[in-house]
Formats: sequence, C-alpha cells, structure tokens
Amino acid sequence: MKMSRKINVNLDPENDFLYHLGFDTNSQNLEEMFGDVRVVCMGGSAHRMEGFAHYMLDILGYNLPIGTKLDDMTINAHRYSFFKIGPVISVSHGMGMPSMSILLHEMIKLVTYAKCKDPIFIRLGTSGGVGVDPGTVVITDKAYNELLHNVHEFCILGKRVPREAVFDEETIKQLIACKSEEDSFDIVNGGTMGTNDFYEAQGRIDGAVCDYTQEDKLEFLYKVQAKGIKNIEMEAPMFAALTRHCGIRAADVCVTIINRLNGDQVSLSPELKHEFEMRPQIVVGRFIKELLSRE
Ligand code: R2B
Ligand code: URA
Repeated sequence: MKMSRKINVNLDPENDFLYHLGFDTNSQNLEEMFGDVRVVCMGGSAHRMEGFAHYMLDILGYNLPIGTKLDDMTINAHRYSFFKIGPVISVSHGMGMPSMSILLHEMIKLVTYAKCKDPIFIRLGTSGGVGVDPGTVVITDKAYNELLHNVHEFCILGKRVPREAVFDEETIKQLIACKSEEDSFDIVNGGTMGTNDFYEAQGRIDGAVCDYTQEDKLEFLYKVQAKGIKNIEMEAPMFAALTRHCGIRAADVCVTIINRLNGDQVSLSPELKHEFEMRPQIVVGRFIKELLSRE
C-alpha cells in the first residue's frame, strides 16, 4: 500500500532552516545529499546510533575509502548525532517526546525536500517490559499515553489535540518476519505505553519522590498489562501519531531491559546491556537488508 504524504502548506522549500540539524534548503541541495534515503533509524543515545551506523556499514558490506571515517553530519548543530550509510540514516533523538518530536519534524521535512521515495522511519529503543522477560524485543502495534488511551494528546494553540497513535501494519509484519530460528531472544508484538517521565509516570517507587505504595504501583501495572501493553518507554505515542499524520510508515522496535512486574531498578551489567541493545539492531538490520534486496 502506498502512503500519501501530507505536509505543511506554509513551508517554503527554497528557504527552510532545519535548525536543530544544521541543514537548510537555501545553501544545500538536500535532494542530492539525501534523495537516496530509504530508512531513517532513530534511537535515544548518540553513542548507540553511531554504533548502529557502523553495524549497518558492516552488514551492508560497504567499505569507506581508506583514511576516511563515518562523520556526524550534524556536528555543528550540537544537538543530535546523525550518520548516513548509503540509503540508511542513523540519528539519535535524545530522551522523551519533546526531544524526539523536534527531530521528527525536521527529519520529515528533510525526506520531503530530498524527495525520498516512501521512506520508512524506525525507532530502535530500550524499554521496561510488562510481564515479558528482559531481553525480549517488542514491536509496537498501538501506542498508549499515560492515561492508557491509544492516542497522543498534546496542546496546540491552547487546546488539547488527540492524534491516533498506531504504527504501520505492513512494516510490523515485515519486522516480525525477520525473526530467525537461531535467535536467543523472543520478538513479540503488542501495545507500548509512552510516558513523559521515567520515574513517577512509569509508576516507579525509586525516584526522588514517591507518593504511592508498591501495591498502588502493581495495581496500575496490571491494568497496563490488561490493555495488551507489553512495554513502557518515552516516545511511542508522539512517534506513531506524527508519522501517521504525515503519511510516513513507521515502527517502534524496543528491547526490554527489565520486567517492571518484578522491580524498578535497571541493574544490567555493561555486557548484558550491550547484548540487549544489539537485539533491535539485529532485527532492523535484517529488515533493511531484505528491503534493499527487493529494490
Ligand atoms: C527508553 O529509555 C530512555 C529512558 O531511560 C527513554 O528515551 C526511553 O524511551
Ligand atoms: N526506558 C524506559 O523508559 N523505561 C524503562 O523501564 C526502561 C527503559
């Protein structure tokens, strides 16, 4: 199914500054720079997304000319870290919806100005599992806000605006099909709750303050689980809603680093953290290889 792209009619394609990326349509030819992009991969940490860029370089079998290295193309903007590996972009989005939404607005404008054909946006993240084993990869179908509604609700011009927060069905199916018999981890499909805070909004009792009991927390987490929600993170509703609103295919692929029904503290060894963080990369890497092999 072809998605139809909806974009702001106020934009001047000849004169737009993607301020937080440090690109502009005035002095740069974005079509020449990015017209070949098929997949935009985003993740919270700059370090992880640089690692993913190297991983993609490796699995796509690209060789950099001797004496060169992968450079952060947005280094002068000092906000996100951004790498291009052939038709793949790997860019960090920081933590939470405000940070990711700024990146997303500018990335959607970038792929539009660059005339990219049906680009796919994927978030590779970490999350807290709800009744699933740590290390499980969750591919989100519906995103839920902190009130457990399947919308992203935020304020525009002093009014609450709810937007549908659903990811692209076809992309989800294709990502699930990337499971291999040899994998030592599960891939599950389900709901994801996205919150505006890591501690109280996720019902943790180990923040700097906590005005509820362990029993209140578990009552809430069981309610979350009963909705079909498999994990909790901090970006899914906004990501699903903004991409859907613009007609961009998107998917959220997150590994769980804790089962929240068993506790709050994340105490993984650096080795296990790295192993878990590689899992979304492995799945998305297979998805991209398969996509490019079909084209
Ligand atoms: C998952 O991990 C981060 C918080 O630790 C946040 O960006 C998220 O969604
Ligand atoms: N990221 C979150 O937002 N929550 C968790 O519990 C783990 C990672």
